[in-house]
Amino acid sequence: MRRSPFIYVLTAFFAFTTATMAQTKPEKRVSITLKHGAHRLGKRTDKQMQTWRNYGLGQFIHWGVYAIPGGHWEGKYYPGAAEWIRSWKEMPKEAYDNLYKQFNPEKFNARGWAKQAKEMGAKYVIITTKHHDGFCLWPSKYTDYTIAKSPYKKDIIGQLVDAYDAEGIDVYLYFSIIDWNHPGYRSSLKTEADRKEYEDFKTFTRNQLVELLERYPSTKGLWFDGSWDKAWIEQAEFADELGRELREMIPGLIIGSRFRADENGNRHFDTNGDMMGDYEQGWERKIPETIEDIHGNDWDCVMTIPENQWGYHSDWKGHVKTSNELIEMLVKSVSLDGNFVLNFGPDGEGNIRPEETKLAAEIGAWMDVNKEVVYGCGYLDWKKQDWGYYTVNRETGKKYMVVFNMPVSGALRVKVPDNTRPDKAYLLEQPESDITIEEIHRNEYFVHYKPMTPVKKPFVIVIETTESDADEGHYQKAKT
Ligand code: FHN
Repeated sequence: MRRSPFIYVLTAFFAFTTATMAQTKPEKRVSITLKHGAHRLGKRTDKQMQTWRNYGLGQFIHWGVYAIPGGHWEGKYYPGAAEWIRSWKEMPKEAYDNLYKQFNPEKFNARGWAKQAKEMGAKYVIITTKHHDGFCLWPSKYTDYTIAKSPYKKDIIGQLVDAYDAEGIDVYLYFSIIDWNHPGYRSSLKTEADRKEYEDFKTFTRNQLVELLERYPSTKGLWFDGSWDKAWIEQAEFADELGRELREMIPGLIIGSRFRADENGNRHFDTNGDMMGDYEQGWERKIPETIEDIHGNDWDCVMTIPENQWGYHSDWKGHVKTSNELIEMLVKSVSLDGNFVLNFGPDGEGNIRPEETKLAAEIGAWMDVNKEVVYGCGYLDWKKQDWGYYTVNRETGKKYMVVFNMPVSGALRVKVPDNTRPDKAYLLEQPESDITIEEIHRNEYFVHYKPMTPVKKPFVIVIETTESDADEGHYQKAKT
C-alpha cells in the first residue's frame, strides 16, 4: 500500500525507539498498516484457547545439562540463574559444551514427574526442549548436540509428552531462539558474513520446530524464549511466516507474544499497540496489580520458587517462597484472568528436589479442597478488598471469596455493583455453614465469619447473589 511521507517518518521513529519500547504496550497513537503486526484484535475464542484460559495452574520444567554443575564450578558459587552458568566468566566454555557426555539421569522417571504435577493440580506443563545453551532433550536430526549423544541416549521429551498426556495434562514445548551452540547463531548481525551465517541458523531453527511438532503432535502450544536479540528482532517476515507454517501443522496451536517482532522491531505489542500472539508473555516473575494492567488480553505468569532460579541450583540463596505465598500468586493470577505457571528445576540425575516436592504436595492438598475457585474461573468485577481475591466461574457464574488476610473483627467487607444483592454465604469446605451477611449501606456489606480455630491456610467463602431493584429496601445516601 502507498503511504504518505508522514507515515514513513513515523515508521522510522518507531524503528528508532524500538529498544526502549520493547515489551511495553505502546500508546494507541496511530493505526498504520502493518504486514507483520498483530493478525487479530481481541481474544481468541476457539475451543483450544478456551481450554488454555481455564487451566488456572500450570507447571514449568527447566531441565538440561546445566543441572549437572547445579550453579557451581570447581568449588565456586555461581550467583546467577543456574541455566545461564555457561555465560559466566568463570565457566570454561569447552568444559560446559562437553557436559552432555556425562548427562545420564538414571533417576529420571517421567511418569513420576507427571503424577506429581497432577497431584499438585497442574492442568498444563511447559517443558524446555532446548534452553539458550542449545542442548536438545530430544534426538534432533539437525544437530549432534542432543540427548542421543549423551550416555542416557533416550528421548526425554518423548517420555515426558507420553507421561503428561497419560495424566491428562496438556503439553507445551518451550523453545529458545537463542542457541549458543549453533555456529550460525548471532545476537546481532554486524557484517555480510554474519547475515549469511544467520540464514543457516534460521533454516535450522525452522527445521527443529517443524521436527518437534512432527514428533510430538499432541503438543498444544509453543512457549518461545530468548527472542530478544537484535538479530532475531530483524526477522519479522521470516518469523511471521514460520508462525503461520507451525500453526498450519497443528490447528489451534497456541503461541504467546514472545515469538516475533513486527517490521518496526516492536515486541509483544506491535507499532499500533496491539498484542502479537495468543496471550501476553511478559509477566515473568510478576503479576499485574489491576485488571487495567492486562489490556483485555490473555496472559500467563511464570514463577520461580526461589528468586530467579529456573534450572537446578543446588544452593538456593535468598527468599524461598512458601506454599501460602504461591497459592496467593495463583489465586491473584486467576482473579485477574491469567494462568499461573510454577517452575521446577530437576537435578542432573533426574530427581525433583525435596523442597519442590514438598511445595507441590502442599499446593496439591489445598487444590484438592479448593480447585473449583481456580479451574474455569476468572475476573469478577467487584472492587478488590484487602482480605484477598474474588474469582468467578466463567460458565456457572458461581462466585468465590478467597481469604488470605482474616480481619481481627471477623468482618469481611464486600462492595457490589448496582443491582446486586449478596444473600447467602457459606464456606466452600462446609456448605452447611451459614455465614451472616450484614448490609452496611448501599452496595456495601460485611460477611461475618469467626473461625473456630486459628486460620493457617487460605480459605474460601462462596457468596450467592440475586439481582435486586436498585432502591428496594436500601438506606438512602445522605444528601450533602
Ligand atoms: O533467560 C531465560 C531464563 O533462563 C528462563 O528460561 C526464563 C523463563 O521464562 N526466560 C528467560 C528470561 O526471560
